[in-house]
Amino acid sequence: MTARPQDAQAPISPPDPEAAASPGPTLQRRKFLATGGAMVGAAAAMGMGGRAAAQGAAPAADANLPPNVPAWTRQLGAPTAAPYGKPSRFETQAIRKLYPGLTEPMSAYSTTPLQELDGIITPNGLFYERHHAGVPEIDPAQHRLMLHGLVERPLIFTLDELRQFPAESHIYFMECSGNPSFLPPWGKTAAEVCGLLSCAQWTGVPLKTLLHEAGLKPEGKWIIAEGADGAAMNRSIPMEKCLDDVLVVYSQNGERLRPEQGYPLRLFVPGYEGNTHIKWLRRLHVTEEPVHSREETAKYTDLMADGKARKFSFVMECKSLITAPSGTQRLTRKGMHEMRGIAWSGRGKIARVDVSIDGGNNWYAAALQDPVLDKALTAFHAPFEWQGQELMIMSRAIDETGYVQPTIEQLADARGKVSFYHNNAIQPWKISASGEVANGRA
Ligand SMILES: Nc1nc2c(c(=O)[nH]1)N[C@H]1C(S)=C(S)[C@@H](COP(=O)(O)O)O[C@H]1N2
Ligand SMILES: [Mo]
Repeated sequence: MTARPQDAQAPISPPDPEAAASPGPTLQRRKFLATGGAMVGAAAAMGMGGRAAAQGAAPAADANLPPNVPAWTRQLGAPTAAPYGKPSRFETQAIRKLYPGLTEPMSAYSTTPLQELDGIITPNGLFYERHHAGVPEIDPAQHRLMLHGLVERPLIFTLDELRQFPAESHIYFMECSGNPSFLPPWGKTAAEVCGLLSCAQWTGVPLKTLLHEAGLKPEGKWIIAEGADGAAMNRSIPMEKCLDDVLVVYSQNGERLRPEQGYPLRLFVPGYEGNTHIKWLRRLHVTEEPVHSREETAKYTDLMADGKARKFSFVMECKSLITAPSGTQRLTRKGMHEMRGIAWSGRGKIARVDVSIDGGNNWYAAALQDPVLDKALTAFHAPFEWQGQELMIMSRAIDETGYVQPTIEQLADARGKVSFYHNNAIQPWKISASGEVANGRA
């Protein structure tokens, strides 16, 4: 495109698509000026209502487009005044989704807008939420962590004391075991289909350090973790896991935990279902046996086809999701496109992600984006061509143990259809001839 003269006072109109037949921008501008001002003229040319133009309030939207110098380049910006920054006010879609009837303290959740995010880190304000009794407001000065039971020296820690222990930082995903439930109705967007999933860098003290400090007795085989919320939520974690990679975390993406995420302390159990990551952590009770609490009997068990329930199905198995293009998005141009998405496994690193554009008949390997980390989201991308034909796109992840993400039919064969939690099935998106993207699971 050739450079055009720029005018600080009166922006010229954009080039006419039918340039050959038109008098050209400079001539058009002269005409606008003659009719009483570039703004009015431009607004009229855009077919805008006379009211906005007459008020002189809203300049034509295209006045800021090339080759014009946009209005914001010709003036000073806002002063530095915000003690805590916020996203641009134009990013209206990058918000957590709330669900009517599921915002009340008794049981609430919100989902991460996966389709709006890039890379592997979930910003703290967009981290998914799941609360069983609302979000307590905890004064850290009045909060303690109690470690007792089968230990030589029961201990009570303040936050200050915990921060004096050697700390570790790790990037890990966290996913609710009900993400999504096994049962229809299916959602429309990536957030609705899979948004009880987020990933952050967590900082805290390895639980094994605290167990060492307290003197773990050999009979201690489980730890019952309990939260300080109104639900006093508790889960039993096997000692083998506690001595492996479990953390008592106080920071998330570099800043202190958000209240929604368990401020000031939460248990972080890498790769295990979200429910085990006890928020507002106040007590760790070392025992010989699991407690068989409500959260591991009536809830968070998997009802199998024979009517028996599977308990302590902790690990979130390997899974992936295409986030772009995904449900409710639209392809607006033909040619080269790219599928982008995320893959994760509670058993370790992602080894490979395959993608398909024909509903799973043919697969080809996607490229994995660095970093590929243990029990963290891994970003992938794969090119595809779209010429206005109908496509069914999907991704299938394989983790370092060799486990392959199943289809929903394979899951139903293995587990029956009454199972509710742990749906890690392949998610199809359908691209229609018009470019609209919709959930391929009808
Ligand atoms: N104390 C307490 N811990 C809790 C919960 C809760 O309601 N209370 N919800 C659990 C569930 S079901 C999930 S999926 C995760 C959600 O954590 P998040 O809100 O930080 O995403 O926290 C778990 N830990
Ligand atoms: Mo959950």
